[in-house]
Amino acid sequence: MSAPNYKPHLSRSEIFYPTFERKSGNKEVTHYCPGCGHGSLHKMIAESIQDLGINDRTIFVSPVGCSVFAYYYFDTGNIQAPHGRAPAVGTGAQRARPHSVVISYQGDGDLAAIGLNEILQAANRGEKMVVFFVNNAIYGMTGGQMAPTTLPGMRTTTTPMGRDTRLAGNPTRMCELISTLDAPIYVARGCLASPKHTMRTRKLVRKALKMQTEGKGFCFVEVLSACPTGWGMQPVDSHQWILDNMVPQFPLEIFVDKTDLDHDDYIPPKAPSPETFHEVIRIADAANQMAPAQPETKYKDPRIKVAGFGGQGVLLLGLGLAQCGMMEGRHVTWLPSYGPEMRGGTAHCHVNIADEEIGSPLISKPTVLVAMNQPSLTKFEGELVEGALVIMNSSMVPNKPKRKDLELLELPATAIAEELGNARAANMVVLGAYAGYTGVLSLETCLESLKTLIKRQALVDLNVKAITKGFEFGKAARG
Ligand SMILES: Cc1ncc(C[n+]2csc(CCOP(=O)(O)OP(=O)(O)O)c2C)c(N)n1
Ligand code: SF4
Repeated sequence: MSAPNYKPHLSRSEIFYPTFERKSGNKEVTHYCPGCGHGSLHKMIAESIQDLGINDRTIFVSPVGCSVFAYYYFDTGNIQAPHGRAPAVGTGAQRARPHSVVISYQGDGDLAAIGLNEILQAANRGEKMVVFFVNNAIYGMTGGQMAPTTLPGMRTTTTPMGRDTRLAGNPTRMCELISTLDAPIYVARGCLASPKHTMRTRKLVRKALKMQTEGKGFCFVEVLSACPTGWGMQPVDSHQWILDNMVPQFPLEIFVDKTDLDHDDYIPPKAPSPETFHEVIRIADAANQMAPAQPETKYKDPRIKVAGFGGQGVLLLGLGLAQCGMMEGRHVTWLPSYGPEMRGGTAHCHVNIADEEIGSPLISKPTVLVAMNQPSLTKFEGELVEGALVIMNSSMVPNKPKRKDLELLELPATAIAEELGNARAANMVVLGAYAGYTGVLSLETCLESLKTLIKRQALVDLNVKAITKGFEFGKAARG
């Protein structure tokens, strides 16, 4: 086998998209300021991915911070994580796809402030991922506030007189902290202040990525990087500033290197074949095409969205549907989406009930909509697949759907519940009606589920009646 070409690339790496479609204008350039270290580090990472031939295996987790748009640049797998949570997201990605090479790319605000716990836990667990930590001693994206790595005396927008260590503590040295843990196998710090330093950092990046291809464990590469904009300096001066000020505080060392660790127990997971990928894409395409679901899908493996306002027991109804499905031996998921918690705010949840394992709890094309109030119908009508079932709480939904292709069950759930003595039992009327109308769940299961759903014994009778009434209504409507 010929040796891979490890020379610096003179042209743009193939790992970058040919054009950056982030917004109109020049699609050839990134959004980074002149002299920013993010661009240089991106280049190094891209070149290493290309040389190692791992672009199909790479999952790049981008953070919140100036590098939030990394997914516009890297033609790899991409996930954008909430602030500080990239290591947790990377953990999930790696465990779900053990063959993948996971990169968690993070700034110092992201990693050393809000995400400090995440990174330490991931490092301590020895997750198989590489973390590239861009330390520019400042919160770049939000306008130059103090970060945990801000140097003593350094002026930032939140420390205009300079960081006072008596008030704001001392800079956090992340490499040193992480190298106290047992699990990490590679911990190193580089910088981008001169060609010599840049070439050294390039090696660190490459080595950490190579170790990932061998599934060796947790690698952490910190890169001292310029933020000329946040520092209020010219790019050239900012590089000198790194050497004069940052390097003494953050020494350029290799803190941990367990390259020779014996990994006899490591069995590289089998790479999915290209055919597998094609098959996945074919199935996904077919699933999308099938989105105008067949009636049996609607009844047999329903994808249900339940929506209403806070206080209508929408989330409990969703939980009830999932609970019943589970009790009948089906696969189920329940995903709540919390609106404002106050009464009157909207709430909705996603419920899947299926014979097969469920890929995602998120439902973008429901086959069933339960609309407990008018805004819910208006909001979600457009998402429904052709021929979907709408159970509308006609007591509170005066206007029917605009679409003519939908199957409608008009159910005066609130009125029925009021007759029983409590409008809040309307959700259980719907549970019963859904079971009676579709036959997906049995009445017995619905009643049995109350043992789990209702904690207050005094409310059980009311809810038994609500489910039963709803079931009778649904069954009669079905005819
Ligand atoms: C949960 C949350 N808290 C705060 C913010 C605001 N915020 C966005 S980026 C950022 C700091 C980014 O700084 P850093 O991680 O150092 O990255 P840089 O921009 O310097 O590359 C903050 C505080 C947010 N988006 N989300
Ligand atoms: S603000 Fe700083 S970190 Fe952000 S893009 Fe500009 S130079 Fe880079």
